Amino acid sequence: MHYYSIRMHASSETRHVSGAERIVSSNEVDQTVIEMVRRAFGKKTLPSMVSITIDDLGAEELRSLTALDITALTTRSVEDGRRAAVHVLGRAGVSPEAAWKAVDLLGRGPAPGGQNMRGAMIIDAETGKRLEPDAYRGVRASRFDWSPEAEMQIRCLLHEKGLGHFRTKEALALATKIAHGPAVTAELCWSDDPDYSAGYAASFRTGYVRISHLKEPGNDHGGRAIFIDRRTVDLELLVSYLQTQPVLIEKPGRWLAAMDSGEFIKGNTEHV
Ligand code: WAQ
Ligand code: MG
Repeated sequence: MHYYSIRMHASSETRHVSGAERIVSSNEVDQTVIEMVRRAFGKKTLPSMVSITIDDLGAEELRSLTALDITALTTRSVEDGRRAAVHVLGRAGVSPEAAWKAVDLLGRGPAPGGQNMRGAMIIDAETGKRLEPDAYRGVRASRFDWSPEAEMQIRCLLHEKGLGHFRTKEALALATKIAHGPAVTAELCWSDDPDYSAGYAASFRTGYVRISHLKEPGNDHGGRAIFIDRRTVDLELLVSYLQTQPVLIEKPGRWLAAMDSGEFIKGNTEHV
C-alpha cells in the first residue's frame, strides 16, 4: 500500500487558527483534503492563509502500533486532577519534582514570557531539567494517524463512553506515538483552548489516563511535556522519531476503567 502524509495549517495574519495531520492511502487523499478545508473554515476566526501539504511517504517504513489502553478519571477540582496526573507520571517513572515542575510550566505557559509553545517540552524525568532544542517552539510530533478500521473502532468506543470529542481521539493517537518513542518515560498534556479543561498523563506502562479537569475554564495556557530517561536518551534520534517516523495506529487499545481520581489513587496505592 502506498501512503501519503497530509498536513493542514490555517492562520489569520500571524495567528495560528487550526491544523490537522493525516496519513492516508492514495485513494483517500481527495476526501481528506476536503475534510481539512472544512475544518480550516469551520472556526470562529476565518483563516487568511491555509496551506495543505501532501507528501508521498514512498518506501518509508510505516511503524504499526496498537493504541494505548484508556482510563478515564473524573475529578472534583483542578488540584485533584493535577495530583492524579503527578501520580500517574510517578507510576511511569517520573520523579515528583519533574512532574510538578511540568505541571507548573503548563499552568503558566511554558515558552519564555509565559507564552504557549507550538510543540512539546522535553523534560528529564528525574531532575526536571528542560532539554528541548528550542524553548519557544518545542518539538512537534508529526506523521501519525489511525488506520480507517482502527479509527472507526476507537470512534465507536469513545462515543459509547461519552468521550466523542475529536480532541480525545487525536490526543490518544499523538500520545500513542509519543509513548513508543525511544527513551520516552511519559507525557503530560492539557489543551491551550480556554474551553477545554481535560487533559491526560500517558505512558507505555500506564496507558492513556484522561483527567477531566487539569485547568480552570477560561484559562488559555496549556501544552505538552515529554519526559525522558536521561541515561538512555539520544535526543537527536528522539526528535527525528517524533517529527518524521510515520506511525499508523492499526488497533485500538482496551478500555480499562472510568472512576473518580481519588479512588484511582487509593486503589493504585493499595496494589503497590
Ligand atoms: N506535537 C507536540 N506538541 C504539540 C502538538 C504536536 N503535534 N500539538 C500540540 N502540541 C502542544 C502545544 O504546546 C499546544 O499548545 C498543546 O500541546 C496543546 O495542544 O482525552 O487539544 O491541540 O479529551 O490544544 C487533550 C485531550 C487535548 C484530553 C489536548 O491539545 C481528552 C489538545 P492542543
Ligand atoms: Mg490548541
